Amino acid sequence: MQVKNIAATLGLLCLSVPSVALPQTNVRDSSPETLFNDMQKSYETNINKILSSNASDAACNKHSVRVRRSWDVLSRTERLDYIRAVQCLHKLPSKVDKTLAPSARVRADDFTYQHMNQTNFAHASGIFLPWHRQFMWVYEKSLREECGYKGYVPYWDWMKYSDDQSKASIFEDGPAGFGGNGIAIPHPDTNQSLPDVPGPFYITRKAGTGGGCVTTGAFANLSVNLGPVVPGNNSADDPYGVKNPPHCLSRDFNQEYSNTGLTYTAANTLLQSADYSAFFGNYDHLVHGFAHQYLGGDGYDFYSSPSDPIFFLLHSQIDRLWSIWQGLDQDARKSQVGGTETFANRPPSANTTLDTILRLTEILGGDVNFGHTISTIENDYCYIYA
Ligand SMILES: *[C@@H]1O[C@H](CO)[C@@H](O)[C@H](O)[C@H]1NC(C)=O
Ligand SMILES: *[C@@H]1O[C@H](CO)[C@@H](O)[C@H](O)[C@H]1NC(C)=O
Ligand SMILES: *[C@@H]1O[C@H](CO)[C@@H](O)[C@H](O)[C@H]1NC(C)=O
Ligand SMILES: *[C@@H]1O[C@H](CO)[C@@H](O)[C@H](O)[C@H]1NC(C)=O
Ligand SMILES: *[C@@H]1O[C@H](CO)[C@@H](O)[C@H](O)[C@H]1NC(C)=O
Ligand SMILES: *[C@@H]1O[C@H](CO)[C@@H](O)[C@H](O)[C@H]1NC(C)=O
Ligand SMILES: [Cu+2]
Repeated sequence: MQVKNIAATLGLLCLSVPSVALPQTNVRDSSPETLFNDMQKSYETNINKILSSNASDAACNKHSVRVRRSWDVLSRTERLDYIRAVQCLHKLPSKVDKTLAPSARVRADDFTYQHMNQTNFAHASGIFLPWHRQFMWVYEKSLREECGYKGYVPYWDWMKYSDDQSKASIFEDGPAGFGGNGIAIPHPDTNQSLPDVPGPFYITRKAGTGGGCVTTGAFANLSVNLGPVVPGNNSADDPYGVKNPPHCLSRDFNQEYSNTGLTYTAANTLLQSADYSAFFGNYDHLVHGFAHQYLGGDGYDFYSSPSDPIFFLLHSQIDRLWSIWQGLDQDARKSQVGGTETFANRPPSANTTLDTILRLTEILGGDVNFGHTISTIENDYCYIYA
């Protein structure tokens, strides 16, 4: 199934979604939160059964498996260590080809540039989920191998805070949080086309309550070297803003998007998708786009959103939802693919298969194929979400 138009991409459609039989263990309490937690538990049970059946010398077993956790449950020491490692990636030198990204300065920019470079293929397409899974895995590897981080990439558990997302623990002030909204600067809604995506094709977002620089938390006044792209205002000779001067990290929270897409109800509908095509068609209508739209500022930019370090907790959550959905029926779902290879199928492209190449530059580990990413406990991967 293809994402057919931008209303779909931006979560403006309400779809009726086919559902699968659910692991309903408690019919008395069927609140959306309970239903979600039941699905998370079924996923854990199923994956742990597979891991336990593996020999203890297998590459991935119940002892070696890495566990990605919610930011909420990390200790202060663990949070500080994660932030230290991220700041380290914002200090180490960039390795990217400077003719491609002249403004890149630090290692974190390599990730942002990579995402910008693949946005038109790895979003609103069948490549979205596998490409971001590999991208996240490479980022986690860099945090650990280049910056001595001892843990794994945490996730932003936004359903818990859907009524007031600004209260989420990730947005705390002080050295152990990512800080909150940008300072309030009145600004208009945005409506723009995407570079190199054949039009007419526009993406819109309603202005939020910030818009200016982030001035709290560990990334206050973080210098962003690449972009903005969309929303942005680049000249025709530099449509991706890879020659722009640095700007401050900005956010523009808009609670409306949290009310709609960052709820247990939205996550449950996604997890009840009957097959990959349904899941892939639902993630953006129901969940993913809303998280970026909630953030606004750099974290909303279709191309340079990894500029906001929150990006990686956002995509850890997306990968978690895919993992839970897969784990509810791992045997059937790990071979399922769908969608095509271009943004909203613009221009029209081939259907994805397990052989479809996911493009990553050599300085981020190089290309892999879709099949490589299909299970979080096979090939190079060995991680689960708790
Ligand atoms: C673990 O066991 C599962 C199910 O038997 C198998 O598919 C998987 O390849 C095994 N993984 C490793 C690393 O041996
Ligand atoms: C993406 O990177 C490749 C080289 O890896 C380059 O040839 C291409 O022009 C880049 N495209 C964009 C849009 O950045
Ligand atoms: C966005 O801009 C295009 C081109 O100017 C226009 O056709 C379209 O109606 C606008 N969409 C919204 C929602 O304002
Ligand atoms: C961030 O920049 C603002 C404006 O330049 C300044 O007032 C503030 O002290 C800076 N905050 C930090 C944490 O550097
Ligand atoms: C975009 O840039 C052009 C010139 O490069 C300027 O005239 C225009 O006001 C800018 N628009 C916005 C919304 O910043
Ligand atoms: C791509 O997939 C769609 C939907 O499953 C199907 O209708 C179409 O024929 C496929 N295209 C090709 C070229 O296989
Ligand atoms: Cu993305």
